[in-house]
Amino acid sequence: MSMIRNAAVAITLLVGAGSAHADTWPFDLATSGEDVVWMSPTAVDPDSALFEGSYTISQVIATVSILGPIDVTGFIDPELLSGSASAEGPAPLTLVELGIVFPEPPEEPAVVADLFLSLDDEGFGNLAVSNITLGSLDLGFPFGIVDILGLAISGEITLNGVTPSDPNDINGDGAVDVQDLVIVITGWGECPAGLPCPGDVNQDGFVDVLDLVSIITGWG
Ligand SMILES: [Ca+2]
Ligand SMILES: [Ca+2]
Repeated sequence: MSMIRNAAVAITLLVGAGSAHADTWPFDLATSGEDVVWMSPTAVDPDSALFEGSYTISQVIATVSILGPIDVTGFIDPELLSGSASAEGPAPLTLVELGIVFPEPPEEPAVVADLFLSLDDEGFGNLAVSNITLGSLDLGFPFGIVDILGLAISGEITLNGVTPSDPNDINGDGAVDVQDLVIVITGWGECPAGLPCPGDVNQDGFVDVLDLVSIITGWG
C-alpha cells in the first residue's frame, strides 16, 4: 500500500577466541506498522561464555503521506543511533532491548516501537521490532504535518562471541599438559620486567609453585 524503500541492514558477526569462523549477514527490514522479525541465515556458537554486541543505525527512511520516502536519520538523537551491549552466554539471550520513542516527550511521539536483538538457543540471531505505532511528523512549511506510513531501518550490528581460553593452557593448544609444565619450569623465578612471562599463570609477577599447582590441578 505504501511505498517503502527497503534498506540494507548488515549484521556482522565476528566470533572471537574459541571459535573459528565469522559470518556477515545483510538484510532488509521495513514495516508499515506490523511487527517485523529477521533471523540470521546462519548460526554462531551458542556456547560462547560472553557475547559482546554493538549496533550502528546508518539510515532511517520514513515513508510519509504526500511526500513518500524521506531520510529522517538526521532528526534522530545520535545517542539512539549507536550503542553496545554485552551478555553472558550461553545462548539463548537478549543482547539489546530498546524501547524507541521518537521524538522524546513532551513532544508528540511520531514513532513508538520495541526493538529486541537476541540469540536463540541454537545461536541464530534474531532482530524483532514489535508494538509499532506510527504517528505523524511536523515538517514545517510548506508541507506541515504528514502521517508516517512506513519505516525502513538500515545499519550494522557486530557481535563477538568470546570463549576465554584456559589460563593453564599456556601454549593455547587446547590441552593442559607437559608442554605447559615445561614453560613454567623453564620460566621459573621472577618475571623479567617489560618482557612476556608466559609461565606466570596467575599473573602475580612470579613463576613459582602457585603456577605449578595451577597447571597440575588444571591438567587435561
Ligand atoms: Ca597446552
Ligand atoms: Ca605466578
